[in-house]
Amino acid sequence: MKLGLFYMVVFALSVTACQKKPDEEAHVPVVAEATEDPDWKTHPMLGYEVIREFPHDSGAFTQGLLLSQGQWIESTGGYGTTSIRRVERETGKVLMKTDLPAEFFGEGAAEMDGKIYQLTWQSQRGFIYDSKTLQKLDDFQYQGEGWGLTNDASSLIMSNGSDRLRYIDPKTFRVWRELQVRIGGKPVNLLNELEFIEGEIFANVWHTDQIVRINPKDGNVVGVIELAGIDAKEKRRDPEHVLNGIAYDPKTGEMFVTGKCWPKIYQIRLVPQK
Ligand SMILES: [Ca+2]
Repeated sequence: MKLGLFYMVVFALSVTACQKKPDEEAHVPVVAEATEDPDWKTHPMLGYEVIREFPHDSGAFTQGLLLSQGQWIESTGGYGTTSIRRVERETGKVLMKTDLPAEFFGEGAAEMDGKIYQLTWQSQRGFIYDSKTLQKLDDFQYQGEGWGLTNDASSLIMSNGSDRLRYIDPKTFRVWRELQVRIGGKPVNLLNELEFIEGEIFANVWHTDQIVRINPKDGNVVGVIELAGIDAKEKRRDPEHVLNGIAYDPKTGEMFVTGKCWPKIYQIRLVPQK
């Protein structure tokens, strides 16, 4: 599996980017000031080293994770256990929390322009909160299932468990682009939690210990991160408690992963894998 993925990654790297369409020109991602690319960008196969462990609520069925003002924003799922939370990073203490009615099953979350956007699984309805207070401001509709969510500072980027990522305008909620994710020309299905990192889209692949790195220009997977064994000490009690949380601090380059109901959030360093 690993070797197969490696060859597919090499193949994917040789595929050229597609041409820009008018819609793409209207939604230009905001790119941070040019800095040196991190070393991991040049390696298609990556492993990890754990730098630090942070406490995490083992009752939180993590569906979305991100950093906001040095704190975690976390979306939890489940019928009756769905919430959006702001959590102290060092202690795992829940600083504020807004629950959703039991009919909603929370999914991915993203922050843009002082607002938090949260998806739900099958209700075709998302919710918008004030980032500072987590007070509900509004809601929005979309078609199909909602899984993961992130943004490139211009568009919300959403997964739905398939190999397609949808780009959504955060003002009109119109889907203006659909990105097919491929590795060596083959579809990568079950894309779940997302994080936009250094110009790439990182995606947890559901029920695996792998994160794929997606080139947003053409949907090709440019690298795979193998995280098998990261929670080995904790012993998963439930087969649904899979890897499903990616957060990143663009100021420091710090990267974090967790899973559903995992007792820890791990700060990791990406290292080349042979
Ligand atoms: Ca995330």
